[in-house]
Amino acid sequence: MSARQVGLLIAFIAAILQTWAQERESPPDPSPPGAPGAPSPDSKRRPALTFAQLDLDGDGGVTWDEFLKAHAIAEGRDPQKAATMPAKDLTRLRRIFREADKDKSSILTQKEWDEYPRK
Ligand SMILES: [Ca+2]
Repeated sequence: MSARQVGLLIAFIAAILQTWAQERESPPDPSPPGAPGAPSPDSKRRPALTFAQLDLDGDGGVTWDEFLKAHAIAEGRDPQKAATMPAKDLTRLRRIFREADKDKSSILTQKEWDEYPRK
């Protein structure tokens, strides 16, 4: 093997080693950007919705379905998926609706909502 061949061989090996080292040094980043499932900071606070915001179809009464959808809209959720909100939020809204619905008609009136204590 001539000196020139040895030199080429060394250069070849060096090039392979360099490529290999670069691949080892920069592997694809396995960590995802941002941890999923973080609870929204405002999930505990009830949005103070007005009766007009709750009465989506404007008929003067608010059904549970309207109540749920109105809160979903207020919280920036898809109202079509309101029923899939976290169970604790659903339970909380259900309790508020039942408490506000004084005559148990399953429809909130403006009077009932106005008289519901805002905590
Ligand atoms: Ca009612």
